[in-house]
Amino acid sequence: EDAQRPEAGHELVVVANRLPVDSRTLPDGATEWVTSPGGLVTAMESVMRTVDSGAWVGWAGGTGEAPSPFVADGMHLYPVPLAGHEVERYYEGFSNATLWPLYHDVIVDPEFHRTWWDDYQRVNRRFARAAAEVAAPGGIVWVHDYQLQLVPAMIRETRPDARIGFFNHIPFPPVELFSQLPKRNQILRGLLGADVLGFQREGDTLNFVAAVRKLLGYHTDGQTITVPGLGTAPSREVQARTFPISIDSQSVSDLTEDPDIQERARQLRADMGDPAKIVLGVDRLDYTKGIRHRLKAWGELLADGAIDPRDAVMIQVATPSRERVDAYRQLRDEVELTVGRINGDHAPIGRPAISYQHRSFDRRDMTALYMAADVVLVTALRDGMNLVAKEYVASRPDEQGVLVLSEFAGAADELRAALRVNPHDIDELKSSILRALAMGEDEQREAMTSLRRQVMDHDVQAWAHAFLDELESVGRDEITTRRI
Ligand code: GDG
Repeated sequence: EDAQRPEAGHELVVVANRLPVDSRTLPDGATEWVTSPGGLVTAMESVMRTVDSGAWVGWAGGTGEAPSPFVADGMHLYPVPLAGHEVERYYEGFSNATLWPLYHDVIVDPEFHRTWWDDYQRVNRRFARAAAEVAAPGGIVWVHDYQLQLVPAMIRETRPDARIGFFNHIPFPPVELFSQLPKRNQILRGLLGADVLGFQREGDTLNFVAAVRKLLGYHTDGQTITVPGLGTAPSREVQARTFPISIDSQSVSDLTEDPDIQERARQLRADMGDPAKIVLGVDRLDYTKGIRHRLKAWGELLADGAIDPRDAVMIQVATPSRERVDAYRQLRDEVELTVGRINGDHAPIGRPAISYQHRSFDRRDMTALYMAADVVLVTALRDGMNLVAKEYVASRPDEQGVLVLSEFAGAADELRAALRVNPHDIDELKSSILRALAMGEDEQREAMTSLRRQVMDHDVQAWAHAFLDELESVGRDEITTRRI
């Protein structure tokens, strides 16, 4: 039998680029690990409680030697090491300067270098080995996102007993765009090592199936793909399915009942000079989020005199992101120039027209921001889902507030009661903002009630369970077929 197969192992292994922890250096120079409570971590904690033994394989950040495996919050963490040049070529290069722009409709030009691809393959192989080593016989391995698309097939090579799932957090592009990707067929074959492939929107799933059909010529029947076996090996079936991701809705909603957070929300409004309306944007500083379009619309509304900066203030949280990738440096310069100009032209003395925050806030401050915001602008040019939209809705048990939502965000498929916009149409964006600012309490309540029904009923725990249920049902058939 395979030397890599452990006698025992973990029933559920999550594989993602990052481990759900951040290192913190203590005063004595020692390192401690703090779990970073993102949505994925919350979802996984909930499903890991249902298995005897769960593990997470991922990069711990930093370069060189990785820390030894350790346990945090009951999860077994297996750090994968990355060398400095691998961070540059696998992560900043192929993942974030080739795949990311290509999968987001080529908003910026994808760059490609063959050395990036070499490192992408090598690092994917390393992640696959680490996962294959720790999964229990017949266990579940759940691989996440565009950085690790070759991992499903690489795990299958040594662990055909495992049930392998893959979830794509970002869009899957139309085949006409996907075809530009050098090594596109290797990527498709890598993904097809999984038993179940999950996507955010129905459109992404259809794009993937069409790419497999057109580029590999495999037979597809609805969302079932037949992968021919090599030589005399039997063919396998792979399911491509839509699983829109969500948030831990109840815990977000519960935070709004905390008196300290309620006080922060009141204080925030007072600090802004008690404007009639606060308009909020929260994004990683990324060119896919449409931050420049939003600023352009806001600047024009001020210039037109349609908005008085004493009545309405915009807060833009732009969390630092991928600061070593060129396109992100450029975006930051452009955004900061625009914010400076708008404030210079329109802000009253002592108060901003746009309060620009280039840093992270803790979860509690984020909730206070959502509670204080009369309008939230989600103007993404392309976005897998967009959790900010769902977090805003979960933060409004008072059923007030208006969500302006781009039709290019995955969330638009579910959040039908939002004010829907095409962010490329600046005139439409401006009139939607004005409409949101003018909306009365009753109309706000009607829309927000409907949005809340959607978000509270479909949380991230349900998302994870739906994916794993699908994987378990097809996985069993797979194993039976193989034993025959
Ligand atoms: C990818 C896909 C998909 C942001 N700033 C702060 C902060 N955040 C949190 C938000 C939200 C998360 O980060 C961002 O999630 P998004 O979904 O909006 O966007 P991406 O980072 O691009 O995520 C996306 C997602 O994966 C999941 O599949 O929805 O489409 O691109 O939760 O609240 N959180 C805190 N401080 C900040 O300053 N605490």
